[in-house]
Amino acid sequence: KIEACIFDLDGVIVDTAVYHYEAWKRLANQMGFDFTEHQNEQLKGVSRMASLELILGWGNITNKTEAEKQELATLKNNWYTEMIGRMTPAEILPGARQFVQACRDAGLKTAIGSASKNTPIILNKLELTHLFDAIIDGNCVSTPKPDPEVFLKGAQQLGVSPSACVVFEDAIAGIEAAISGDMKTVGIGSPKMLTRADMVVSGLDKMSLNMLEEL
Ligand code: B16
Ligand code: MG
Repeated sequence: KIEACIFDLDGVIVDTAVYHYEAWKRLANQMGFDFTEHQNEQLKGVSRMASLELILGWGNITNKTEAEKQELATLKNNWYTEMIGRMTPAEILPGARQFVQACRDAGLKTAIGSASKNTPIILNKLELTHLFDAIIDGNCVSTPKPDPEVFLKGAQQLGVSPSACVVFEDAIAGIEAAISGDMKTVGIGSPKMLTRADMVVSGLDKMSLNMLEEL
């Protein structure tokens, strides 16, 4: 029986991918190359430094020191935080607030499990912080998805066993993380992409409490 719902942030509650893309693109352009929106798909759910490594690879840039990489990531993050600083609750994805609220009204625990170190700012801008019993983000984990750490910490903080948790995720790495953690999974996106999820819906607006019973 499901006792808790753990939500990924980017791609499930809000679409910050457009801002990540704009900021990473600006960084790449500054270094003299570009990358496509299709390539940007590969960055979803991937941590900041791992994203930078992928992007440098796309530009065939191999001569950066660790310190220079940190500087590049900071530069990107400064542009990114400037953009998300202007976000409003209007940018919450359709049905997300309503579904999280419905879970709480039904007595289920709710948590965020995100790779983003900017999670607190984003939830604050969206005025959603109070809807989660636990918030586990990129600041609290040492091993990124597909490692289950982020979700296991969430379950632990909620006091719920992993098998009574369902994870809502838009990234393949996130679905894999939840499966390794022995949790149920709902993919947000296309069933063609998220083949390993127990169930896939296009968004939380298509989700209902009844559907949790099918898991
Ligand atoms: P930050 P999620 C992920 O969030 C994003 O999907 C990914 O594109 C981003 O690089 C990562 O957070 C780290 O974000 O630079 O803000 O720490 O999908 O796990 O909520
Ligand atoms: Mg995501």
